[in-house]
Amino acid sequence: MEKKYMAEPYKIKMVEPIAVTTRAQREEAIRRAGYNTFLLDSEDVYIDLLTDSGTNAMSDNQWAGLMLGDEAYAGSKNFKNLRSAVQDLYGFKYVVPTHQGRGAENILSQILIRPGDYVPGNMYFTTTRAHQELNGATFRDVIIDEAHDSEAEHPFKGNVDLDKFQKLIDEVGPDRIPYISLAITVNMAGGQPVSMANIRAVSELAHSYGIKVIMDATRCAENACFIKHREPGYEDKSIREIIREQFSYADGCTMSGKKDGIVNIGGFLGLNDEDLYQKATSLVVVYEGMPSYGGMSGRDMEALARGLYEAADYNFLAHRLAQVEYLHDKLNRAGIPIVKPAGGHAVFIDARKFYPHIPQDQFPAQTLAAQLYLKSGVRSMERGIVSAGRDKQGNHHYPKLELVRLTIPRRVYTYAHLDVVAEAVIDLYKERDQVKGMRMVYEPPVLRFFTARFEPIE
Ligand code: PM9
Repeated sequence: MEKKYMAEPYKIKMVEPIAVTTRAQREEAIRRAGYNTFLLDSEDVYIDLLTDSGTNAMSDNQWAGLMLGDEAYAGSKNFKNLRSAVQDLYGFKYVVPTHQGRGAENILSQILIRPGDYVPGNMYFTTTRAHQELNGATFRDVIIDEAHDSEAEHPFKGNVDLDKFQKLIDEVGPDRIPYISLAITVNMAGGQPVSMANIRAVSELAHSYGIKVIMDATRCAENACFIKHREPGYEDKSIREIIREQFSYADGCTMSGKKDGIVNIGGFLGLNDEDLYQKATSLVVVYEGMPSYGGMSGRDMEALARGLYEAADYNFLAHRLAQVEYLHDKLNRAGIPIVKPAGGHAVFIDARKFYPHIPQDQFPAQTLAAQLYLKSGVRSMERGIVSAGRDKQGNHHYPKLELVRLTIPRRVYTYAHLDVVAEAVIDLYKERDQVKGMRMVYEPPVLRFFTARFEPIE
């Protein structure tokens, strides 16, 4: 039985035509892009599920806010609105705006990390770990084992394994651990949430050793909605109450506003400690701009302030999770190997199981992303060995999860678009035996997945 789906809690006021391409055009486009979906021109893409980052549809209220941009070089009133939105919704005293999430990660890593430190986290994220490593730290994965198993059904698969965290503290000593990096939700695990009980326990353990808790707030509203749906005791709490409680256990956060801020650009660092805030402001002027704009225009800050409130609306979130679940359910019923259960922002295909005959160093997920584009014009993203990069010795990291992410932008696509995506994936699965892997022919030194190039193995 088809599941009944939740209708959109919005109506469409403006539309953007999208390209319909032929197979021949797509063959040429993906070849030009070095078989890397990041390098495709967007005008060659039919349904763009590369990312939910900055690809969201803003509301009429946000667009109206753009017209109220106060573009003064210093002291913009839009900054005050952004700061009070963060203070009100997240509860942090100090707000340092940045051009996007990695701007905040850069500043945070510089003010907290000393060379030789360790940063534990619930699975790595590409840009987050890159900034930790650039500042001399070693990342340690302390997520529960279930997170690395695409089949494991766990309601809070993003949880930290407290024993792993404790073991790291015993091994290297708390002085070498400036903070734990706690993502809510966990992108690379499949958009999986962290329970409030786990957040609380992590915070207690960390603080008992003087270790700070820094949250990656990028998809914190989605996390709050999962807590409301799945964690006993939270069903009657409002999303705003849950978001506030999540951050009450943290010392700070980095935020990419391009996700749960429902904007096209922007981010911030949230902090409670005045001393750290002073350090952050002395760096923001070097890398981003004045502490009252941090790389954003006044109108961008206004749209973000309004977007943060909209993302804390239960109907918006319930529909968002329902869209992801709809696609997840369709693929699952067709027997496609996917990460279970459904996450918050995307459906992740397990490429190792999809193409079991392609070894991981021939890039099964990269291959599948290219094949999906060739078949249908649907753009997805590799989240496997290419994204994981290399270790300090120069060897590939071999992540257990070799995934292709079908990421759903906020308020952009309809269920009919998701049907097209599901059909294309199901067709590809039928032809899976005929597909060969790829070799990498260009590799940049850092964050290689953005610009690496490949060739099919004949
Ligand atoms: N995430 C994503 O597509 C965009 C760039 S990486 C391919 O998922 C988390 C959990 C993220 C994230 C970006 C950032 C960085 C931090 N944490 O892209 O710099 O998912 O705004 O944020 C991307 P910015």
